[in-house]
Amino acid sequence: MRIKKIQAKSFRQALSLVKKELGPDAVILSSEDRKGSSPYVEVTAAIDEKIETASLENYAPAVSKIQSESNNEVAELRNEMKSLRESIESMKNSVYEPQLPEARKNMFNFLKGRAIKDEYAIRLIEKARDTSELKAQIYNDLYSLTAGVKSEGFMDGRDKKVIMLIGPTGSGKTTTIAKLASQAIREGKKVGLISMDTFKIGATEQIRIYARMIGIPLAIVGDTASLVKSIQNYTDRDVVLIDTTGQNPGNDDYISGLKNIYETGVPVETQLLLSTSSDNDFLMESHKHYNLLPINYVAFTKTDEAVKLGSIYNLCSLYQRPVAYITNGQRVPGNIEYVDSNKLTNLILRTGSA
Ligand SMILES: Nc1nc2c(ncn2[C@@H]2O[C@H](COP(=O)(O)OP(=O)(O)OP(=O)(O)O)[C@@H](O)[C@H]2O)c(=O)[nH]1
Ligand SMILES: [Mg+2]
Repeated sequence: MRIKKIQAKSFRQALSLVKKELGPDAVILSSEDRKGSSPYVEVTAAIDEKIETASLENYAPAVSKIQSESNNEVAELRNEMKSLRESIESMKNSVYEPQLPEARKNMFNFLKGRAIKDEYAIRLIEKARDTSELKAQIYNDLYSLTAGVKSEGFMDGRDKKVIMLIGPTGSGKTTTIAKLASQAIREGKKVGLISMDTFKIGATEQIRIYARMIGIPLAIVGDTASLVKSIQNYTDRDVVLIDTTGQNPGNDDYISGLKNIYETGVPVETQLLLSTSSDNDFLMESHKHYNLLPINYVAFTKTDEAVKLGSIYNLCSLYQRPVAYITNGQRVPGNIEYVDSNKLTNLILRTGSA
């Protein structure tokens, strides 16, 4: 174990020096703010020498020699290295938090209490001195993702606006389609619905009931070619809303099926619906799949059900897409809101469900 004290102007700078001098596996043992005429941060960090020098690549010549003697030994070595790495990794997480100076620790816990991911919480507390500065920071981060979204509304200069809702199973697509359709009608628009959900039992019935209730036409399509035809057939509609089947984003056929739609060249605005009551890690993980698609907006559903809404900040930071709206209840019409940065920040920092 090699231990080193590093001084820098800011915590962030100290962390990057630690990384530079001791490598990515270094563990932060403590961090202190030193006050005075020229204040600085002192960070004590450590690295296990074995880990530092023993990346798998560095082991390669030795490994190949051992390999000829015994493959089992190599496998054992690899396993040991892996578990060593894992324990350093978990040490990094557990050691970091308790060693923070008191004010930073409180802010870190404040953010963690709202389910904001460690990596984002660390970034936020680095820049803020108290919770009101934290709030301002979150507001700023979300500003460009919310500004001007509402004014675009249903028409953005195009003759016919085609909006497709995608998202994991049960994220609220069909319900939100009905909310959007009602709203567009209230704005005096002619609306048409298309459902691509021929997959799930009862799905067709669900959207048919909404279409009848709102009094608008519905087309049910089973493949991309019929989808394109249906969009074209809606010649007199101002807004066409497309409902899709919710599936596990890890399913490659699902993602490539959606990709086919864009390859037809029909102009479709895509809104990705993410439920705030879903598992945060699952939604973060889904990014690598959904990001393969040209997503125009994200929208957060079921904010009425979620106890912690830090996931909104995590997902905004990750997806970096404008936020179309949030939904906060099952009622149709209603329970859909356009949010500016202030509203979204308050939601993220709220505790307890609505
Ligand atoms: N509490 C709450 N429930 C909602 C909200 N939006 C939708 N739901 C409910 O969530 C459930 C699933 O909604 P759907 O609209 O069927 O979800 P979906 O994304 O179309 O589901 P799949 O088509 O199966 O992928 C229903 O019971 C809805 O009433 C919301 O904002 N808040
Ligand atoms: Mg549905």
